[in-house]
Amino acid sequence: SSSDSVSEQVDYTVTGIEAGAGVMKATEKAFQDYQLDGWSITPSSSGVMAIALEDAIEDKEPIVITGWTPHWMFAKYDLKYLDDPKKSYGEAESLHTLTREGFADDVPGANKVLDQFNWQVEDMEKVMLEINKGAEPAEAARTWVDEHADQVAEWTNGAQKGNGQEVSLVYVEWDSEVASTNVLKVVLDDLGYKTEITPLDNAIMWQAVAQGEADATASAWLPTTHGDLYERYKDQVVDLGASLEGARTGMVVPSYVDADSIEDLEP
Ligand code: PBE
Repeated sequence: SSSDSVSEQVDYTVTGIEAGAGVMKATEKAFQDYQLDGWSITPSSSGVMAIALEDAIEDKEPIVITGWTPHWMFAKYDLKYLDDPKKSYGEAESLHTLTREGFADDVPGANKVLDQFNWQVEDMEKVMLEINKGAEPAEAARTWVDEHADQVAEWTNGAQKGNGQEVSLVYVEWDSEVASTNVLKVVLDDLGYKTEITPLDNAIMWQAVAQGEADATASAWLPTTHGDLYERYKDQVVDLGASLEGARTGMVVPSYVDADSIEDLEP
């Protein structure tokens, strides 16, 4: 009933995403850090989580999800992060681009583009929102690239043109990474490369770049979200640095939910 606490109403459950995502692990850590003993997180997919959020908002029911920024959901709905005074989800995150060893020598032009690629939260969210509204990812990426020619010219500045060389990018089907990876494909293809993009499970994606089975990924969230994978593979990948700053992850609720901090949840 409506007199029940938020924790009871959500049945002590956080609605999660893909099992291999960093926010899933961070949420388990939060349960420990805040002693939320009776709580669990349900793994599903980013798409299923978004539908659960939409349904809850339609019915004005409480829900706690694993959220992240950049994301279209903050433009579409009135949401808030629950404060995280114990920093279970870390602090500000950056999105890094990683390549396999040897890629810079093998395909220097494409490597230069990946190295110079950088944009803002608002840029990525624009692409994400287009896709959420129904555009194909490739189409939304094309639109953004065409509307940001000056910015894209900074990424391609001084980069050798391709001659049909293949570049393989791996990513995970999180809305944010669908956006960045499709934008990079458009930019590299426009420069004469033949870019193949392949969605994988998170752990497999890191392994593919570390083992040289894929050329690069723009989907590394550091230092916290993928910190364990970075520790494991840092000597086998080349970190080209951040493409986006000011990212974050955490527990997110609709703003009508009567909780402001993870500390407001009950075990
Ligand atoms: N995310 C989006 C990913 C990184 C990008 C926050 C869902 C994760 O949790 O691993």
